[in-house]
Amino acid sequence: MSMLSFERKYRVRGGTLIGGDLFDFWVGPFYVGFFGVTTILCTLVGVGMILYGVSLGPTWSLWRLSINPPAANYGLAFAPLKEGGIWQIVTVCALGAFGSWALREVEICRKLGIGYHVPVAFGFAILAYVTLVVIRPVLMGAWSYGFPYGIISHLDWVSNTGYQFGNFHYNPAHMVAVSFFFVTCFALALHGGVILSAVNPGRGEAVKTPDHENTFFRDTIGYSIGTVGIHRLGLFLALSAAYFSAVCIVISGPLWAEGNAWADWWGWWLKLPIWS
Ligand code: 07D
Ligand code: 07D
Ligand code: U10
Repeated sequence: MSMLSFERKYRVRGGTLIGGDLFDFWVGPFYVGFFGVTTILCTLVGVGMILYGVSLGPTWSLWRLSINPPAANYGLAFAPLKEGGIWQIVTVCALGAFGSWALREVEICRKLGIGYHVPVAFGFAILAYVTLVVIRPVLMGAWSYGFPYGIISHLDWVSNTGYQFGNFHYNPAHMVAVSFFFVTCFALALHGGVILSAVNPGRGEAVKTPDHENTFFRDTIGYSIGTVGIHRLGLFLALSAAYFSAVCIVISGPLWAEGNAWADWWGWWLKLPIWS
């Protein structure tokens, strides 16, 4: 079925989560839906507030502009617009836009009759963001612990937070998260590589089958996870990376204190009786 006739077949009403037929149509390639409209609205308000905040500030430089969270003395209260209130509104808009985007993905999955794997996966990215700007600040008792919305300023935040809350190089959940990111990259390279090696042969050569792919890995490492298995594994690895990222930041501060604490945490390992 060509793309166009396929689209004629599935581009029909129904499958929406909310609003029935309201906004149940496409604009060009984009499915709109109730959550497409809420995505656009949240984005417009959020970007508008960022532009307003930047217009008050010292610079329009894309690298240096920054929308900062309120100071610690505001705790978990609303702050005045110019003292962090803009950051709070932008955060609400971002949560609204990311949540709407995920629900719009769900509606598209329902129309297509496919599983919800992609929106569930995006949910893990949203979880990491929510952990950074909602869960951890609430556990710490102030919105000031959220990260600032600026290209360089958010790097400063990562660097400062990384050394202030226990030195992240020694944070065990950070180690697990980093390792999951690395292995995700490795798995994607192996998968992209083996697929291209089989289905994109030189001119005049036959396309090879999944048996060739299986055999390559059996011959090299003694085991092949299979053609569906590699996609399950890839999804698992990537979601684990995001999940352990959320864990590593949420325990730094709420659970473990400041200073060089994560290095000290490894004391239990050094004190194991087998070493002495
Ligand atoms: C390639 C998909 C496309 C997405 C892109 C990002 C914006 C922001 C807003 C100027 C892989 C679009 C960017 C819409 C413009 C304003 C106000 C995804 C792809 C191209 N970061 N981070 C970047 C975000 C956090 C960290 C780049 C967002 C945490 C480090 C970009 C968030 C921590 C480094 C960016 C977020 C952290 C970066 C490239 C949200 C821990 C870099 C991102 C909403 C997770 C790298 C100058 C990319 C860089 C970088 C965006 C959160 C750490 C500006 C939207 C607080 C160490 N981050 N980041 O390609 O070059 O992602 O920074 O949570 O080195 Mg960041
Ligand atoms: C939060 C992004 C969510 C994005 C969403 C979508 C738009 C729309 C539109 C393009 C989670 C946004 C979409 C805006 C765009 C268009 C059209 C993803 C998020 C919802 N670290 N570290 C991590 C490494 C060090 C520190 C995570 C490595 C130092 C802190 C990951 C190294 C210190 C925090 C990671 C290293 C330090 C982290 C980030 C090496 C600094 C966090 C990935 C090799 C001195 C953060 C939840 C992530 C975290 C985090 C990797 C070093 C500090 C595991 C490889 C030792 C404070 N670090 N780190 O979480 O866990 O993505 O956040 O040295 O907060 Mg680290
Ligand atoms: C995979 C795969 C596979 C495939 C694949 C893929 C994974 C085996 C079969 C997919 C992979 C790729 C294509 C590879 C490349 C992808 C990446 C590297 C990932 C990163 C992606 C990007 C950087 C692209 C990001 C682009 C986005 C998010 C699109 C932006 C679009 C919009 C903002 C419009 C969204 C539409 C909505 C919300 C619905 C409503 C729409 C309308 C009403 C129409 C538009 C509205 C207006 C004009 C009104 C005004 C609104 C505005 C201005 C707000 C917009 C705000 C902005 C800031 C832009 O495994 O198979 O192949 O392909």
